[in-house]
Parts: sequence; structure tokens; C-alpha cells
Amino acid sequence: MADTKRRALITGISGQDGHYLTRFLLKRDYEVHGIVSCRAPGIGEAGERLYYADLADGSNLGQILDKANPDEVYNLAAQSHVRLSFDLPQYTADVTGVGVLRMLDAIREYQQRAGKQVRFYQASSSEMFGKVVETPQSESTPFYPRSPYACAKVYAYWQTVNYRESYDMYALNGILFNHESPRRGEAFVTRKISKAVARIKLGLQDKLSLGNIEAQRDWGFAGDFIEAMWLMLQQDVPEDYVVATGQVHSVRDFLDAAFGHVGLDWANLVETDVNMFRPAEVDILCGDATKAQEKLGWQPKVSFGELARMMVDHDLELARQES
Ligand code: F7E
Repeated sequence: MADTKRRALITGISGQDGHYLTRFLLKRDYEVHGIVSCRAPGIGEAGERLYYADLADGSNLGQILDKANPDEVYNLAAQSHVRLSFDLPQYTADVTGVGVLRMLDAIREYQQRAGKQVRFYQASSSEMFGKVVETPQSESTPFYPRSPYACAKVYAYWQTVNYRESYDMYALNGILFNHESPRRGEAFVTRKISKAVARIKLGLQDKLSLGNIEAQRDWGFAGDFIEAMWLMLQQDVPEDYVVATGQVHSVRDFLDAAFGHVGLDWANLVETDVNMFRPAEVDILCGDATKAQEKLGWQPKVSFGELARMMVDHDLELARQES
């Protein structure tokens, strides 16, 4: 019998979104393939097939496409840390920006070789709105990037649109606002806080140093957001979508929710370190996901408070093991 399973290739599969997306697709009976750049290739924890590549070097992308033979490609790989992009602007431009062009080119050639069309998802970012020119931000809001990371994402966004329009490729951008989970990298502010809350509660740490706690973001749950990625690629016509909760909270609010969950007052436990401020800050982001709600039927399910509690509970478990 012919193999009728749909096949997906995920770059950045070892990150937070790759984790949730892999499991989501496996539940829908996809065969999942992934690209890793900082761990061994082979078979992953959930049964996904892993290949070694790096978007900074496009040499083997074509070979991987031939092996994975994907129907859908999710490009989640990037140098994704905004603060770090000020220290590594060229590397960030190469991986986060030009890396997408390498993948688009590889897919274009693969489509000709394989005689089939691939659906391409580009992980675009709310950081592209930066110093916002209107609130809330939707698909029609002009970009005003405020970091080397955001500039690279704007470049990748337009390359994706350009390949769609120039070569009739099925390629689209999901413009995702901040999305977090217990799988979030520890350098991002929500996870840094949830981890510190757990360790302070168990006496493993005294203080937490943060940068600008007045910054405001539209924070959602990664597990909800990856569903929107998949829904986008199931539409007949490729279009770009904003994915957000529409709710804005400050870093301060996250501190209240996370420390409050374990009955601690953070006032004397958190200090501000000016070295952690960014050369240019994005003060506030708020997304308008009306299009995703109406066309994809997508809705976020996990609230801000639930998200903070979920992350702290997970980190309490890890801290217990540590102690
Ligand atoms: O910072 C402030 C910081 O690093 C959030 C990435 O996934 O989402 C993420 O970008 C806010 C900023 O995320 C600390 O200045 C204060 O205003 O968690 P973050 P981000 O920069 O918003 C977007 C959508 C992406 O695309 C990115 O890839 O929190 N903040 N104190 C801090 N931030 C960090 N990391 N560490 C602090 O100590």
C-alpha cells in the first residue's frame, strides 16, 4: 500500500515551538522530520527523524529535503534572542535573515526535482513592529524593527512574500507575538522569572536580576500558538497571519503572578541591572489576531495567569530534583 502519511520538516525542532509542534503533528499522524544544529542527528524522543544542518550554511538543505520529502516545512530555526542580537548582529542577520532565503531557494529547487509543491511556514515575529506605529498591531501594520534580530526577521518576512509572489510558491508568515511555556529557553524573561521563583522558594537562590521590568508584551501559551501555525498551512491560499492574545501585561505583572503563586512578595527579591537593558527597547506590543480568529477559527486557550502558574509549577518540580 502506498505511504499516505503527510510529512513535515521542522527547522529549529529542538526549541520550544519545535517540541510542541512535533507532538501536535505526530498526533495527527504526520511523519515528522527535523533539522538540528546543536545536538546529534538520529531518531528523537518522540520518534521524529533528525538531520544535522545549520541555516548559516545551505550546503546540505537540498539533500535533507530529498530525504525528508516533506509536504510542509516549518522554519522555526533562528538566533532568536533579541538582547544577544545586539552583540552578534552579523551572525543574527545570517541565520535569522539570510538563512530563510537559503531555505526558500532549496525548496524552490526541490519542488522542481520532486515535481510537487511544498507548503512553507516562516516564523515571523511581533518584534518586527518594534517601535509601534499603531496599536493593536495587525497584518497591515507597518514594521519598525528595533534590534538586529527584528531587522533580520523583516528581511526574512519579505523574502517569504517575494518567493510567494515571484515563483508562485506556497509560502506564508505567521507573525507570532511572545509565546511561552515550561519549555521556554531560560534566557527569556518569563522562564528566567519562573525558574528563579522556584529556586528562591526552595532556598536555592537569593535574588533575581532583571533588566527593564516596565516592558509590556502580549504573552500567550506556545502550545496554543503552534496550532495556528498548522492551521495556516491547511488553507487553500497562502496568506500571512498575526497570532496573539490581544492582552497586554508588563514584566512586573508576570513577577506578581509568578511570585504570588508561591506566596512570595518579589519587592525585596528582585533587583534591576542596567547592563541588561537593551540599546533600543520595544516598550509595548499588543496583537490583533482577528484575521486568525475569523479565517482559521483559532483562539488562545491558556490565560496569562494560568501560563505563569504552569511555568512556576514545572520549575518547582525541577528545583525539587535539584535540591
Ligand atoms: O524579553 C524585558 C526585555 O527576551 C521580553 C523572543 O522569542 O519574543 C521574544 O522576544 C521583555 C523585553 O522576549 C529581562 O527587555 C527585562 O522588553 O523574554 P524576552 P522578547 O525580546 O520580547 C519575540 C516575539 C521573538 O520573536 C523573540 O525571538 O522583557 N526584560 N528583564 C528581560 N528580558 C530578558 N530576556 N531577560 C531579562 O532579564
